[in-house]
Amino acid sequence: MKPESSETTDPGASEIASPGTVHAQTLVGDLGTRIGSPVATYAYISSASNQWSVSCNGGSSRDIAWVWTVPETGSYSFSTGGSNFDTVLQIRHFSSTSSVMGCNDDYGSGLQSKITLSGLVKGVKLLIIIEGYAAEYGNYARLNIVKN
Ligand SMILES: [Ca+2]
Repeated sequence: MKPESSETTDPGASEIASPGTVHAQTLVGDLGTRIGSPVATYAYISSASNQWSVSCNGGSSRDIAWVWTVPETGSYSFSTGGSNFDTVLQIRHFSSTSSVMGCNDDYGSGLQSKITLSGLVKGVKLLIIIEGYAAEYGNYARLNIVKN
């Protein structure tokens, strides 16, 4: 999906300089309150920029992000299973993107990533970031969101 222009400001902003903004190239869509496996896929990571410095092994890789709104209060799991590269997943508060809620590189025995967050409150918007491990980016990213 195309990013909504109202949610992107300065395309040249960096995380350190302006943590409240999201690059147009990075923000690839608003998922609303949808859940699913997958809830979204994205095949143009090779043209993404690097905005976020992910704290759990992502570093300087290209990244993409979706906005997602908690549909009802509860526990949710977010994963990248089905992506065809070594992913790193990070979740932040969309309204305060310097606030990291979770980060994962590898889950289980694979190279994909999974984060479970409990106590998410209905209506809160999250920024779900997928980036590659060690500059990998592959052909497509897949995002799964399930309610627990
Ligand atoms: Ca990984």
